[in-house]
Amino acid sequence: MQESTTSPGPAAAGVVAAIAALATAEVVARLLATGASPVLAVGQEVIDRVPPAVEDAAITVFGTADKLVLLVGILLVSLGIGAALGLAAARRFGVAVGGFVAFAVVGTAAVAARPGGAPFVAAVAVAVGAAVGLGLLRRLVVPPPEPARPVGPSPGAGAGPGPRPASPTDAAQTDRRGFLRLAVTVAGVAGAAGLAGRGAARWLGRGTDPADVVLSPVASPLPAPASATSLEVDGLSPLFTPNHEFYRIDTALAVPRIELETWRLGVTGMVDRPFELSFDDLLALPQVESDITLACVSNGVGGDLVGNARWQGVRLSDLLERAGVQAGADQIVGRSVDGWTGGFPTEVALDGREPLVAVAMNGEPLPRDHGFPARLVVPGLFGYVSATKWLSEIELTTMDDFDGYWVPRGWSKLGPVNTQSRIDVPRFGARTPAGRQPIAGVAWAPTRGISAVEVSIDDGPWGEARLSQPLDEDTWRQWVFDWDAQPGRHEIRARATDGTGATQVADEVAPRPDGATGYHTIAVTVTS
Ligand SMILES: Nc1nc2c(c(=O)[nH]1)N[C@H]1C(S)=C(S)[C@@H](COP(=O)(O)O)O[C@H]1N2
Ligand SMILES: [Mo]
Repeated sequence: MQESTTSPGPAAAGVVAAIAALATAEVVARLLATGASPVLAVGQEVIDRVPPAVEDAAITVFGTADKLVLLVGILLVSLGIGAALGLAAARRFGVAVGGFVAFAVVGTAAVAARPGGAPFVAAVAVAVGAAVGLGLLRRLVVPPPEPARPVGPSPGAGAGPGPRPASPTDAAQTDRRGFLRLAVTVAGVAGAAGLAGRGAARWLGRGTDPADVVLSPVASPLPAPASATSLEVDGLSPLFTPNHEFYRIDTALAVPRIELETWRLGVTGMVDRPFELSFDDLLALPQVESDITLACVSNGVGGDLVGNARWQGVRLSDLLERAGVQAGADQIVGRSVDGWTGGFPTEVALDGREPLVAVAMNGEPLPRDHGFPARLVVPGLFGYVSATKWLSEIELTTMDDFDGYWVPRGWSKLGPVNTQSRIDVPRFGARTPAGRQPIAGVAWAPTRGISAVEVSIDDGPWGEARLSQPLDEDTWRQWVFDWDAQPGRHEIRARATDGTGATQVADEVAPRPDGATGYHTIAVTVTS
């Protein structure tokens, strides 16, 4: 058998060096500052730049796992480039130096491009990472210099004491074993450092813990949620969606961890008296409660990107009054600490619905996932134009002058929530025994309210469902329909009518750009 005398592939060496460089840069970045992670910043840039068609495809294929897939993708691409640089380094080490420096520049540039990014820390982190990676690569692919030959007459080979000269085969084996040991060590150290980095960041207390926030009392609280008459059907969505079950949609690869001491909310732009509030200032303003159903424009018919919560916070109209909105300022833009923006017409804030700068959700401080410490919630508008989480600024501008994050990405500038109904019970594809049983679900048309829900079996006549008491016009209502199920396969359809008397649109239309329409339809099998 022919033993190769080259040490472990230079490609593998490049991969190991790339892992070491990435891990080192990440750990240094996370230890030193928030918003300095080069990998997260690159991922965020990818998210912000992908063409809408690619993004649609990614969401279709990967669903909410798309962020994880993206991170794994970035890692694999980096390791691939590492392999290429390893191969190049075996011939000309300078190429690898150039490659690692390019990596460092890209990582730093991505961090610099992020609002709230810490590019100087990132630069230090990637420099250390690149140095570690290159040092390792050099050891792995560049053979150590030959020991200097003694000058002058030498004793014949093997004559004197001393180690037997190593055969090429031995050398290769030692190299390979050494390489394996090194690879395992690098992987182990990278893993341990990563965990330590996360732990340390937590221990350093990055970001206020929402659990430490003490909310201010509400002047006129709503009746306790428990007293709301809700329908009790197994499998039916509760009237209030618990926080931990509430859908989460945002572009944030890492959820912002905000320190309350330094957080400020600015009201700026076309206003007479711009001002800034600390979190305590916000809590000192009159607190109101409001039940509002929040829906995502990406929700397909029958989908679960919708939830209902009791929000507590400050009326947006109070803040606008204090700032003095100038004539012509017809758009309100919410800006997030992470740079995300959503904008909606100013008239929406003043037409009687009551948008909130919310600080609490279902009686608890906003969870980090849902915008801690403050977010906008606007009844009747899809989240993408209105519900800015991790809110840092409310800016008055014009509709012409500014487009929120999703508008140039192919979604409508205005995002009123479509009237929708969803069947929760029975589940799609269920097998149920024949006999009387409930068909139940929820229906929503925020700001218009729901006046009726009807159910049709196998394209038969529409029959009226029974509705839960409305909390208000801005929330969904539960509905239940008594069904005498006959054996066989059946199609069940539901449709809602809003408070203005308009029945929901039957045409089946995909979410982009205005939100999905169509009647939720499920098929079930009834056994005899
Ligand atoms: N900062 C920020 N706020 C955001 C988003 C985002 O990506 N970033 N997504 C919006 C969208 S598209 C929706 S549907 C709602 C979802 O709010 P939730 O995650 O609390 O359910 O938040 C909105 N607010
Ligand atoms: Mo959304």
